[in-house]
Amino acid sequence: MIVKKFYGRTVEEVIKDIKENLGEDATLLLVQKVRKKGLRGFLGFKEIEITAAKEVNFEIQEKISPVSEDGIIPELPALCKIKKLLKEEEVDTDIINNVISSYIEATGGNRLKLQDLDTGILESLIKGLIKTENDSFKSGKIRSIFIGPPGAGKTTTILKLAAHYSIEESKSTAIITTDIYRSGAIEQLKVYSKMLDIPVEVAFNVRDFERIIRKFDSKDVILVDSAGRSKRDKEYVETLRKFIYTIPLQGLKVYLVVSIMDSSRYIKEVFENYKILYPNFIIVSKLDEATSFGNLINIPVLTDLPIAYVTTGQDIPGDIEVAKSNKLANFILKGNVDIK
Ligand SMILES: Nc1nc2c(ncn2[C@@H]2O[C@H](COP(=O)(O)OP(=O)(O)O)[C@@H](O)[C@H]2O)c(=O)[nH]1
Ligand SMILES: [Mg+2]
Repeated sequence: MIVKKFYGRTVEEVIKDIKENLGEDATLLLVQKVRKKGLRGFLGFKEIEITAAKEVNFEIQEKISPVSEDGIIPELPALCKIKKLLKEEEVDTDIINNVISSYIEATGGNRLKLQDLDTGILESLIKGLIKTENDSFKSGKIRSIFIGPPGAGKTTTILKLAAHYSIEESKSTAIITTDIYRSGAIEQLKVYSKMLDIPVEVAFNVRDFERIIRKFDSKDVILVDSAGRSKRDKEYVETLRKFIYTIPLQGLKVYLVVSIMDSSRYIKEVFENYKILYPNFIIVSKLDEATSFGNLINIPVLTDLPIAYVTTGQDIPGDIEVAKSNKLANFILKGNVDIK
């Protein structure tokens, strides 16, 4: 608080002076007539003295500094809450620090504003990190290949999408599998494709693959399944590359399928392994099994690729959704929400 005395001939004159100096919201504490200073006062001249005060909240002006390079976060309630929430959801530490720095920036580093968490700001920051892309069927032919580690959910996802395209969008659809390694994989695919009345062909090598691609040329949609093989992945990725080269580039989409249940370190390894195939989109599977949702941020940040779909169960058809950053951000903010 600032307290100051003002002098003048009349009360009005002094108040005007106070307002000019301390502002409209200054408080008048005491008004009195006092003897003037100096000779005139000695001779008995008087004047008006008003004591006025103004509240100054120094805290408002105090700015806090951003997260330091070694990850030290200022101890303020809103920032502690963000850190706790994102840590519980297993968001990578570097990303948490970036979110906190952006939050500080968004609030202007104002210490008062950092007392309570503004979930609106946090939500928009998280939404900004969860890059998604709605690549739903538009026009032209769809030629999609699904790559990723074993068990991620490639075959299941292909069957769900095949059902969607053929039943809901009445598109002529075909499936090609290049997974000749896992026993039962071809049979599994054939059983479902028969149920869905969708043709499926097996390509044992690149020559086969070229022939089948030509055979299905008139189809609106061709979905290509692949094997994910952890041990000899590098060699197999090379084979896949040859397959991809035989697909006409126009309309070709490469989807990397990863499970939300995997550690972000493993997903990073997977991405390193498959990036030579230039994936365009991510599909995050098994959201129904997730105990934390941080990978929904970790994956698009790590790969710099948008999430196109998320899958939410084992049922074919069904259990697949076009990814929307709003909804995915809510999984992180609200934790284990019912997603069905
Ligand atoms: N809970 C759950 N299981 C899934 C999901 N997608 C696939 N699966 C299961 O994961 C296992 C491996 O799936 P599969 O499609 O064979 O994986 P692929 O090796 O990548 O082809 C199967 O038991 C699927 O039923 C999902 O969204 N949620
Ligand atoms: Mg498979």
